[in-house]
Amino acid sequence: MFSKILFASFLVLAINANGQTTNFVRILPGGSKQDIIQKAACVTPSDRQLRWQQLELTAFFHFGINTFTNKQWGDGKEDIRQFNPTQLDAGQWVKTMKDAGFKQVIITAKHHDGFCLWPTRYTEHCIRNTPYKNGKGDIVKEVADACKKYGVGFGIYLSPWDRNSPYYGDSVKYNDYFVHQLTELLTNYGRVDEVWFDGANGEGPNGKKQWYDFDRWYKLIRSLQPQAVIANMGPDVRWVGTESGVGRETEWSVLPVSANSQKKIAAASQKDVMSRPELLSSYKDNDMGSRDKLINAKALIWYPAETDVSIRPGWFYDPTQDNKVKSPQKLMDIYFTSVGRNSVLLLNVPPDKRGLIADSDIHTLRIWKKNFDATFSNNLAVGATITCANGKNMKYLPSGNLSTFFITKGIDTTCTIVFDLKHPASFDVLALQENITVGQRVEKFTAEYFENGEWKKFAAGTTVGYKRLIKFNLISTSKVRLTIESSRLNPTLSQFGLYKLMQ
Ligand code: FUL
Repeated sequence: MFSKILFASFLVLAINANGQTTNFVRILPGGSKQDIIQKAACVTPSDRQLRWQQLELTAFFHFGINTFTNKQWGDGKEDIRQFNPTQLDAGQWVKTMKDAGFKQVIITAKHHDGFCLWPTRYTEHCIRNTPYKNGKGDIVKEVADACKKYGVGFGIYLSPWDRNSPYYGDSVKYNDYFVHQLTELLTNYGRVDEVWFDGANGEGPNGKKQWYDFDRWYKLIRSLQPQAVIANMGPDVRWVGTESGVGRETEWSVLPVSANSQKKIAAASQKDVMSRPELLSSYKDNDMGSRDKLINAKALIWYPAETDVSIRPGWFYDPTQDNKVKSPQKLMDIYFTSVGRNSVLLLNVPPDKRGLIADSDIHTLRIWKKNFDATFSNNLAVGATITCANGKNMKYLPSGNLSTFFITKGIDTTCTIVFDLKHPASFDVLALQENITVGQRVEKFTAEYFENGEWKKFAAGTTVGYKRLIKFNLISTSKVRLTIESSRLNPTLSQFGLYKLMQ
């Protein structure tokens, strides 16, 4: 039952236990397969990645000239005098998301059309030349201030693809332009928690060729806002690969280092989401970090997935979509297939032409949040008698707190944990969390319940990572057991949860 782990693994585990976290590990030539897998088990998130992962719920506000033209991709030639939200209240945006449990928001400071929501010194195609507040407005500031007021994280989206800038395609000039804009955004608005570089580029094969100086941009962010995660076209957070809210069932946060090479990120970015509708539903490459994928790696990195999706069919507000806002049930499904698949959810809720989040969107968010709280506030495993022949700290299993966690004894990489609930309970959701501060390890698990004298399987999976949620038909039982069938090193668990879905 227990697989043997080499002495070397203790060394790596010990290093981590002593507080040396590392989100990058080099693999020396000639290392055995076992050695690589054990190293993978000890790659851990950086502080900024850990903070971000624990947010679970983050939001996008797509707002700009497209909001006033009902377009999704502006061409940069729009008359920006159309931009005039008459009731704009960024406090309403941020509070709406906070009330729904969201911990961080990202504003589209500049989308592909090049229109800037702040009075930048570097282009006239910006809010200064609109009727909004007679040209005195700064919506990036309004959002940043609202975030401070409500204690919500603040992020900026800046599109590298710019269909208005005359410099676009003139690589050096455009990179300078981009750096100037980034510098304004990173210095004038206080703390920035996430910088999101979009990968879209619809220029096509005959369009302008622009080389992006990513390294320069990353260095700037690290020096001005070191706590900010750089997402999507960035080294800290990767695009999950869909825009449907559906991530992979097997989602590793530890990947071969080539996965964050600039070329690969750019090639795999969302540049063609408009022309490849399959990206809107499922993602073909369904495993990026299993053993086979790591075996020839030269180095390993912690590179977790973010799942972005809009509450409406479009990213920007369009009045014809008011009756197409996703339902609370759909949002719950999305929570399961994003956060529940070891990813962070980035949900877009686009403000309307008034500059307010529309009632239909607020309605969905409110009902979803009520159902969410009713579901996850009652872990039916709390109070269970928990036994495991080769486990330590069983009492922490129902807690969901990363600093207290279950782990197997000695060198064991498999275990069976039995939960005696004492009274029959009815549930249809299983929640598992690994303590990712020591690494992501679990490769295969099964959950069973006891009925009529036998154990019956009700859930099974591969990766857990930060969080794994599985829904199944309602079960009533007083005994459940979880078997970790395979793990890269001693498995840890910071949560074992059984819930009844309320919706
Ligand atoms: C895509 C863009 O083209 C969409 O307009 C949107 O901003 C989405 C988040 O990313 O690449």
